[in-house]
Amino acid sequence: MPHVLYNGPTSPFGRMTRVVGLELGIAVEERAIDVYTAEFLDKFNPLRQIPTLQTASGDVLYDSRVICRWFDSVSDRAKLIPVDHQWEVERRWALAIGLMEAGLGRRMEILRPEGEKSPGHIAKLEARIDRAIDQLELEAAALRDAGMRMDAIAAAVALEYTDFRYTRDWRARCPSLETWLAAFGTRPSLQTTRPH
Ligand SMILES: N[C@@H](CCC(=O)N[C@@H](CS)C(=O)NCC(=O)O)C(=O)O
Repeated sequence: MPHVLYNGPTSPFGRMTRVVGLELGIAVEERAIDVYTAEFLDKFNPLRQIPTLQTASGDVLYDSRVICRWFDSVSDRAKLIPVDHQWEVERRWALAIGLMEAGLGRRMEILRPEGEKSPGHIAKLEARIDRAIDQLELEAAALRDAGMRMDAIAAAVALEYTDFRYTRDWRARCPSLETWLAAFGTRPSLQTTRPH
């Protein structure tokens, strides 16, 4: 049995695990599901969220960070989560995850019926998105120097999710980040997993 990754076509968390798997040469069978109706997933992941991984030996792993760590631990390729600079990588990875969470939260809020959605909550999430991206702009040199590393993958996925669901306007105030992402985004692992 192959490793089976329950995923969806637009999940930034799922895409992050896909990119990591591709970069590390780990073969997975990806099953695109509609997580909102996927009752069967509960027996694997009581949170009923994607991504959820069932490994070839039958173990189940979630969430996205755990799956990325597991891929990194079983691959014989160069580590994406290095021991040196570990805490800087972890902190920037968390920043990128927070950007994904804010983007997803904004999207979910916008999809709520008129009268139930909160403009104040949407504005708060948009301000968080802006601050996170501004911080990544300050760290663009570190991202450039990182090469293929976990924090760089997460930042690229988070920024492209922002493009996909919200706005590309951040480029006007973040030229270094834009330049870095344009180059990093040419990797086949990113090109073949881009949401559409
Ligand atoms: N902390 C989780 C978050 C995953 C997550 O929020 N996934 C979304 C799709 S992008 C989901 O499954 N949403 C369905 C739900 O929460 O009901 C991770 O990093 O994997």
